[in-house]
Amino acid sequence: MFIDEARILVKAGDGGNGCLAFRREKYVPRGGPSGGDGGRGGDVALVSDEHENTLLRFRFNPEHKAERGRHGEGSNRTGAEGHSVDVPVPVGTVVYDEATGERLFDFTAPGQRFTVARGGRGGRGNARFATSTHQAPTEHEPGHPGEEKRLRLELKLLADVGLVGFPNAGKSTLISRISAARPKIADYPFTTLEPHLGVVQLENFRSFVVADIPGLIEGAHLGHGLGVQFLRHIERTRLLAHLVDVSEASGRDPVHDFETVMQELAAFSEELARKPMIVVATKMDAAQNPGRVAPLRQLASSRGLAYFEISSVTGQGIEALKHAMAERVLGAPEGGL
Ligand SMILES: Nc1nc2c(ncn2[C@@H]2O[C@H](COP(=O)(O)OP(=O)(O)OP(=O)(O)O)[C@@H](O)[C@H]2O)c(=O)[nH]1
Ligand SMILES: [Mg+2]
Repeated sequence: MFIDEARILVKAGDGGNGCLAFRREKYVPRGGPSGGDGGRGGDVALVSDEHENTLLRFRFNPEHKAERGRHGEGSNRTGAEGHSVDVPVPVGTVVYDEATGERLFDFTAPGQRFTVARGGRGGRGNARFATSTHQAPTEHEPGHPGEEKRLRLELKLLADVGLVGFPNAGKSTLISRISAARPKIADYPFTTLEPHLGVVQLENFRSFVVADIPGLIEGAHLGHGLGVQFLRHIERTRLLAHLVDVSEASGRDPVHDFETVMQELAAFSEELARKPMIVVATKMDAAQNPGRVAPLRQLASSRGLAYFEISSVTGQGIEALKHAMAERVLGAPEGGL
């Protein structure tokens, strides 16, 4: 479930055909063969790119082809080479040959390049076939076909954003609203028993991964509730979104909930507690009492944390929150939001 997968077809460019031509010029009575070679076809390479987070773009774009080589021409002109194509993949992608199951490459760092399909050689033109006893050759070759392969790409997802908060704070509801993940949602604590990851999709194939983990309660670091065992799933995230239920129905104090969760995070690891965080007041549709909301807003501002108010029921604030997360984990988009 934590694996993102894509099947793609890669096709390198065919080589250009060799040319059949003879030199024909005034005052050159018997011009020799002059057909040039075809150009080489372009390669298809996968290149690891730190700006890619998921394999989502391949669902919409499963075929990648490089340009063919141009045909050779007369006057011994070799055809131009076809352009190669670089296909960006996230760091962590493992490439398998779909036909044989063979593991072909493992991208472990940004900027690695692996050629998955080689362009075909260009065919030889007839000029190449001339010998002293064979001065007017008519042989010329067609270009060689470019390689074609079906690949399976596999990526072990690492979450970019971790959702933390009390049980019942609305974490699972939020992830189901912003991604295709469908964890169980129910009106009681500890509905979520194991982490779920969801891929949040933005415009221009930008995407990031959110982890929904079980809620934390006071004493979680002592093993109360489901404990802190799941926090290791969000240790490597770049951002925490701390969800706090501000509705009347929660029956608890939002500021107290916030502080409790912060203490549990710190008890697990100081590093986790110091991660960039945004504070999210949830269930705004059911928060009639501004007296419950304002203190949380002030607390966030006094700690210098960005603060959002959302309702997963009405959709209030969801887009703004999504983009705030994206901006923090992916950086500002080219051309603005
Ligand atoms: N009115 C209202 N109810 C919400 C909203 N978001 C979630 N809920 C309800 O709150 C309850 C708990 O939601 P979950 O998403 O399961 O909460 P959770 O934080 O994942 O809970 P655990 O998995 O137990 O930690 C459910 O009954 C939801 O329908 C909201 O924006 N408005
Ligand atoms: Mg849940």
